[in-house]
Amino acid sequence: MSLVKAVTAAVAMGASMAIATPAVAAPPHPFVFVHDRFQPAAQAKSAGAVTYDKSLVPTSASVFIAEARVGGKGMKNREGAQGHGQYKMHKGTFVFISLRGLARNHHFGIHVHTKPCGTKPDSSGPHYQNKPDPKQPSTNPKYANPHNEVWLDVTTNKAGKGWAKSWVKWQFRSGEAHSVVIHKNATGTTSGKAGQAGARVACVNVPFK
Ligand SMILES: [Cu+2]
Repeated sequence: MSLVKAVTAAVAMGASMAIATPAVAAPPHPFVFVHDRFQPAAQAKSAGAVTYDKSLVPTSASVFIAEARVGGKGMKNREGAQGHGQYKMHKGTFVFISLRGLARNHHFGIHVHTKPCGTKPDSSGPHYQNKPDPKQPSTNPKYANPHNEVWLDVTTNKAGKGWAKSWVKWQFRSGEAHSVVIHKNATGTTSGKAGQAGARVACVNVPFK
């Protein structure tokens, strides 16, 4: 799937859901979009996105992130009640990221983290987990995996562009997911290294719902 097709699909998904919304009390909006350029980390207080390593993520780079919540709370008063009583949507969350202007031909480990971006790379806290690992930091593949966390690893092309998408069968707990962190290396999957991806080179604030 090309980037353009993926974005078109994400937007079309949004459009069709919006059209299906009857004129009743509006449930929480199920979409979040963020489009930003990376600022120096010192500007973290006011910046939407910051870089901690300008050789991999220069300040000329930009990022687009979309979140779509499907089913569950936000959809209760929508299709289901309108005649087709048995119609049910799968509950879940779709997250899409597109990046441009990064280091070329480089594999970045990317995940949803719990805290907002800050002046320090560690400000963004640990990964968001649907089922929290009682042992933190979590490196157990039973918890640190792309079904229990949102992973969006990207390999940039020779022009420094790349994109990724993730679908999980759950939704973020309100107010517990605040950022997308870009790491220097590919995300590990083996015991003791699961979810680890090396230094945090950039961070994007996203008000996940
Ligand atoms: Cu991470």
